[in-house]
Amino acid sequence: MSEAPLVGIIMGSTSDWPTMEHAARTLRDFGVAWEAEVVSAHRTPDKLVSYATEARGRGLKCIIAGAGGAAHLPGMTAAITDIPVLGVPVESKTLHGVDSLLSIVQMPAGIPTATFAIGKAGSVNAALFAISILANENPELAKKLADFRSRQSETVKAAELPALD
Ligand code: RP5
Repeated sequence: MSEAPLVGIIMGSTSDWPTMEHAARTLRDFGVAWEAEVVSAHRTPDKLVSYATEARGRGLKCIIAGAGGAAHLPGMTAAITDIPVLGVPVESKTLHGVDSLLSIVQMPAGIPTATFAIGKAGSVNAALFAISILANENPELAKKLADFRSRQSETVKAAELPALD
């Protein structure tokens, strides 16, 4: 993207990308400028500090942070920056993402970190939530979001269940 990114997507590992790419695709579909990077709370703590410290100054309006297992990335990012952090629990191999979910959702009072569903649904919804934040100040984006939701409703209303055998 050539435009300055408004939404930063970060994730603990390249193995998170199959989940987090859905956030990127959703932002792209709405024409919202985004960037994506691997930033690990555990393996690259220095990079996490610099990314979160510089986020607001670089023009990011929110950060979508995905991580699996002991998923400290969203909470630690929110501890450093006060722009909204939207956490996506990535499905882990051993505990199927319940570990990721509980790691992200149980923030102590004082450092809010939004938490979405495990996996693809959470990734898509984090992007839609980011879009709704941006839409507060952007009527064109608000219209796109309203149109998206209206199309979604129409699709569901038009759905037909299969006949019995
Ligand atoms: C977390 O550890 C990452 O967010 C990822 O979900 C998980 C496993 O990472 P890899 O071992 O696949 O690099 O930090």
